[in-house]
Amino acid sequence: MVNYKIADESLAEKGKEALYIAENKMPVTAKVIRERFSKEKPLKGITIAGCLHVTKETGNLARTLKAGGAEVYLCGSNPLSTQDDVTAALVQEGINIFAWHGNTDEEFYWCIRQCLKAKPNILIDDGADMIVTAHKEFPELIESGTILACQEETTTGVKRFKAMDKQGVLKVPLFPVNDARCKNQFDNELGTGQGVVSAIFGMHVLFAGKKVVIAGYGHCSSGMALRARGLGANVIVTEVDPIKALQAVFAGYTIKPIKETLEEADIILTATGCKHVIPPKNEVFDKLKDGIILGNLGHFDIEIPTKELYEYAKEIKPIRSDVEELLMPNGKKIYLLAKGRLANLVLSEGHPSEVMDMSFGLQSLMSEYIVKNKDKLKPGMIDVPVDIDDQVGLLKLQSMGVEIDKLTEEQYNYIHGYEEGT
Ligand code: RBV
Repeated sequence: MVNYKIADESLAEKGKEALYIAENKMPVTAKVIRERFSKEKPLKGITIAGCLHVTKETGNLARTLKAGGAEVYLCGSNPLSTQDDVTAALVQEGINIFAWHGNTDEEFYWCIRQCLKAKPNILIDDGADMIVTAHKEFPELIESGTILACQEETTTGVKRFKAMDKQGVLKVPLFPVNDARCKNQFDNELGTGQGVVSAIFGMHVLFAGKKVVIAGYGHCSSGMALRARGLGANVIVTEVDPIKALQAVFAGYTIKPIKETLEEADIILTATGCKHVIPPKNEVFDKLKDGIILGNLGHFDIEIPTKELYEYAKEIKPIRSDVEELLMPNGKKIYLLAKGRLANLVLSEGHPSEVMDMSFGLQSLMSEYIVKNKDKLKPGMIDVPVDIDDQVGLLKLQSMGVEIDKLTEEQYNYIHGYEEGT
């Protein structure tokens, strides 16, 4: 029996097409690993719950895990990113899903609880909400050893787990898949980076000649800055980390405190993982340039102070899909993308399949690794093994027909030795 609550089962045909398109661009996850999993069934008898953006790419991850023998449960990691056609198609394939676009905060957690009630052995989270809920409300799953280990997909989630680990309250083995090179150097830099086009999807705006403020210069935001510059924008970067700020300076960007950019910025895009990147004060809002576009590409909707902006606005009107016009008390207008939620997921379809292929290749192989090593894993943060990261990289190269050199024995000994010098 398939357990589910989704928006509309009649969308299944459309969802199948979406899954098919993604599948063809995900050779690592949806072909190589899936074919091996189908034969070897490394996940037989295992229940896996994913709290992820339920997209056509995640759908293909779910299919691969199922091909490996797992019972799969999915819920959404953001109320606005679920693709309802995809959920309908996946339910027909026997994936258990509790997710629909536009669910409320209360429904969001209800969906997470339905997945946890299935007593999953592996949790794959995106933002930490499911694993934190397991700690708070389902401690028996942890104490009984039902949960073997967990995996985290995104920077914000990893940050939360590091905080839990430091305070001694992280009770499960936790693999920060986000921190693997095959994840953050591609999904974050290229996927979120290319997400700057969500401002184009949203407002059909020309970047060339605009002053675009990119808040942050980490993996995600540095990718965004590069792409905004490629579109001809004058990019200003804001940072709090001196090293990242220096990297931005030497990459040729203008760096300023955010407060100094407010009067001149045509577009502000955030991806810092922090809160209140634009200070939540009315006198700050008053300074924003008339017609400014505000968009967030970080995990939570508090980088741009959405709640405070809504409270201060005189009028809020939906103006295009997933864009609202906020009329401010001083008569200026602000265009807010995706209610301050991940514009890259809400306005476009999430990160392209080509990069999610690597992220989800890692998630698939890590699920297998957890089952194989279940007796050795201890609670706390555990890095994704380098050889799994390398394996995904190599599979991706092979799928693209790209060959690389191999070290000779002499070269290997040289770079792992110290005796040969000048
Ligand atoms: N993300 N998933 C998708 N197409 O399924 N797009 C983006 C997709 C993930 C990405 O890995 C990022 O770290 C996270 O969403 C942010 O919540």
